[in-house]
Amino acid sequence: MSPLFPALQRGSDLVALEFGERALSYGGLFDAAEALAARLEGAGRVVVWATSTLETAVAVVAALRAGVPAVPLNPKSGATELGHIVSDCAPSLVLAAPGDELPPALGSLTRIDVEVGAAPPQERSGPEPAEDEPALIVYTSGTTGPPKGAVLSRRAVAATLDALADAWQWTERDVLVHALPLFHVHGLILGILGPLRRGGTVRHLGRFTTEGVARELTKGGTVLFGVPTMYHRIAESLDTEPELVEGLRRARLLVSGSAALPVHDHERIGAATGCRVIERYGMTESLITTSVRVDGRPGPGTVGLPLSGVELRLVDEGGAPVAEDDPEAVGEIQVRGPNLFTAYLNRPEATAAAFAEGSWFRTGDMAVREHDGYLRIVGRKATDLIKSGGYKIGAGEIENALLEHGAVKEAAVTGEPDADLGERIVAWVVPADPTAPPTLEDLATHVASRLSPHKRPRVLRLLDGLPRNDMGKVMKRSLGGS
Ligand code: MCA
Ligand code: AMP
Repeated sequence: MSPLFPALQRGSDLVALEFGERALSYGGLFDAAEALAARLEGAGRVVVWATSTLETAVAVVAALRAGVPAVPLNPKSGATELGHIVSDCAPSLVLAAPGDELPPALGSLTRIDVEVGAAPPQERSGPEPAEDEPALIVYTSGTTGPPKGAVLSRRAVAATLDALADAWQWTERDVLVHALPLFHVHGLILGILGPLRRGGTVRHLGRFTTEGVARELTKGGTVLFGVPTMYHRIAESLDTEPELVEGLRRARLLVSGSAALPVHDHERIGAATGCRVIERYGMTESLITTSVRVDGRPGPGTVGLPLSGVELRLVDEGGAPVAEDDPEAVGEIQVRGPNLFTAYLNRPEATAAAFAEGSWFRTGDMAVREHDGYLRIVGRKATDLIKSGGYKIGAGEIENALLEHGAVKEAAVTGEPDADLGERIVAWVVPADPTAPPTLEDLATHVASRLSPHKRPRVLRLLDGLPRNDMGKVMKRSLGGS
């Protein structure tokens, strides 16, 4: 089996990872990952306390080396979310940075501290695992119920990263700047494993700031990855931060993804810097499926063309492909290829429901195809999925959490447009006691501590009753839901 990371070699002093002042060469990463991999052999699944640190990168590379599926955890996850993930994926170990305090939900697991300076064992750990072995399990929200674990194979990871290298002319000379969290596909697979597969360098900012982006792009960064909220904040800062304009001008490639980047932000960045932002489209389950190519026409507001190896079709409500030459014909995007996930962990029915006949994965995203094949995403099939700050958030999950709050009698959650976040979460609540309704802060803290801070409602609207149809179903559209 060919190695996932060919540049990972004993003794190499090429820089692989930089997190602020802390860095690891390919040789250092090899040593640390081999040492940890030797301790992981036969471990079953492991969860990784995925802080934005070198330790997370070492932990994931070591698990990949050992052939042990890694489950990245959001270190800001609340008790309900963590409890669900741990009982669902039944890990044998938790990998964390020395000194990190872990919450009680992980208390029953054996802990291994990730040592970035570890010496390698004498013997290299076993052979490279087979391509169809699970590499990562990434939890992703659905319309109802708790998040599902998408099982991603080594083949899927390699296929998506190689197809992106082709579309973006991504090489070992690139220095990627990013500030994304490391528990999702965007930040971890594209942002960390991507540069490592190419043999290039990644510089992680720890947290997103426009000053950090400016500094790293003027100090040799060549590529920037971000979600639209980050590019929106960049667009807002261009007038007052000349070094940001300078940094962006020097970059070879600016890529946005995880949600739609408004054309206005494309235009503001283009006007101030002369550079275009390239959009690519994907999903946890499918990894990345389309992109504007660096050697293609710009296409702001579109997500470009299918990547090499990806088959893509648009289908109507009856499941029939829509006319390919009709730029007005809206259809659901369905994809097929080596990039697809294997299954939802422990959820055979949900897995089966995710595919149409012929192994086509139903993305639930609606799009049109422009005259030259560029895809333009026009919406989503499910009204109960919200994209806020690039995070996918299921309305049902938040409703369930709100209903656990003593002051809440009924609850419905919708998304509404937000210039910064794309969409913001709105909680529509019927209070248990109308004379003592809950406050937004109460409910935000409640949701943040159970689920995750990014799932907290940003707006609270109190009602006497929820609008329901004859079947008793809440009519979200009459609440102004998307
Ligand atoms: C605020 N905070 C709270 C509360 N209120 N904490 C607990 N309880 C509360 N009530 C904290 C937050 O945790 C955060 O902490 C800080 O206050 C600010 O929160 P917030 O306003 O929510 O965040 P932000 O700083 O404005 O973040 C914007 C962001 C972020 C940086 C753009 O949304 C982000 O990183 N998004 C990336 C999403 C992503 O990677 N998606 C990929 C999945 P602190 O400041 O300490 O953090 S999609 C995917 O993978 C597919 C394949 C794809 O296509 O890419
Ligand atoms: P997730 O399940 O968190 O991986 O999010 C995947 C979803 O993000 C997709 O189904 C799309 O709705 C959305 N998405 C990702 N990239 C883009 C993009 N460039 N433009 C519009 N939506 C996007």
